[in-house]
Amino acid sequence: MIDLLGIFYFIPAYIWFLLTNKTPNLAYIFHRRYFVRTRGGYNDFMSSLYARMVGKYEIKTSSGILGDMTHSDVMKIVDAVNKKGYHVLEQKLPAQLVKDVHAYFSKEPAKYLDVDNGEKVQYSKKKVQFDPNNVISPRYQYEGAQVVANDDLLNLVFDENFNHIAQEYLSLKPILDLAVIWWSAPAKGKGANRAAQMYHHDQDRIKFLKFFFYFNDVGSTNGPHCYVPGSHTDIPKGLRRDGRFTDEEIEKIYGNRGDEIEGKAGSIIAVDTRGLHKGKQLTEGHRLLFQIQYSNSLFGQPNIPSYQLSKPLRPKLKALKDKYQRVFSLIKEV
Ligand SMILES: O=C(O)CCC(=O)C(=O)O
Ligand SMILES: [Fe+2]
Repeated sequence: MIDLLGIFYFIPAYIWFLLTNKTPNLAYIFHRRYFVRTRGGYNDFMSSLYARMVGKYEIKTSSGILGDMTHSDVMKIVDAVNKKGYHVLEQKLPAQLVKDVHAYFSKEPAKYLDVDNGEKVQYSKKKVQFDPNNVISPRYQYEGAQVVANDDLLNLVFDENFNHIAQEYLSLKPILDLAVIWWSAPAKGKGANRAAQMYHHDQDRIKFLKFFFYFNDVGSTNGPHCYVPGSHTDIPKGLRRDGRFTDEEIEKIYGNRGDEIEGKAGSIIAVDTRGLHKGKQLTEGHRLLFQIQYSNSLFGQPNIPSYQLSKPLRPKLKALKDKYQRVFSLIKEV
């Protein structure tokens, strides 16, 4: 009943979004509700309309950190994600780049998830350097401007290969709407829900694809990304609600607790996090993870980040920004 009545609100609210690029809070609540109620059907329907409306860039071959990728190289990855919900790429980031980024962020101060703040997701005001020997939070996160201030990460943000894969997965010119790097650390279960260490569906946007990059070796004890294979295509009875799920609930329904995606430093994973996923709670060590997300629309979560650059783009990146305007629309030049 609420859902049916909601349509009378949702349609004008959606038109409002088209005019202003802002999602009203209540419309976002309905957006999340429709995902669960229609078992993703709402998202698929909207996505096919978007694909028809927006269209694609003409990309024959993309060249980037994964090499020169043809349409068929890209489709192998897209097909794999379509089937399972995630795919570990064959290629890894170069070892030197991994070392440099790890060293850079070991020194760069981050805001940490404040675990003493009830159930609210709140980051500290103060920034601290991540100290693996004195862990005070399960998650230390950097701001958008800190991400794009690092040249190696900026190159990944602009890398044409990821944009190419995302375009084919989403069937349109995507928007890069998230670029975030954070440390995960052992916190004995504190803040696990808010640190995304319990199973959940991401529902921020209508359809999206994330790339995860590991900047250190990740094994079973230091926080592998976990994913329930195939869970991106439907929502079984018992899980048709918003929120977090325990491992026991997942096991009861799927007969297993999902895949733990372990990987060496430099591993790259393409993930549709509409499917059930989490970061496994760490019992030792740490994990430095970089993530970019491409979406088919900015409709959804009303807080849209923006990425303010502190210096002019190199000519190569500037050319990519001009060529792929929709993709890089949240990256603000000086
Ligand atoms: O930390 C992880 O591996 C999962 C994070 C997560 O839930 C997300 O990025 O959507
Ligand atoms: Fe998530």
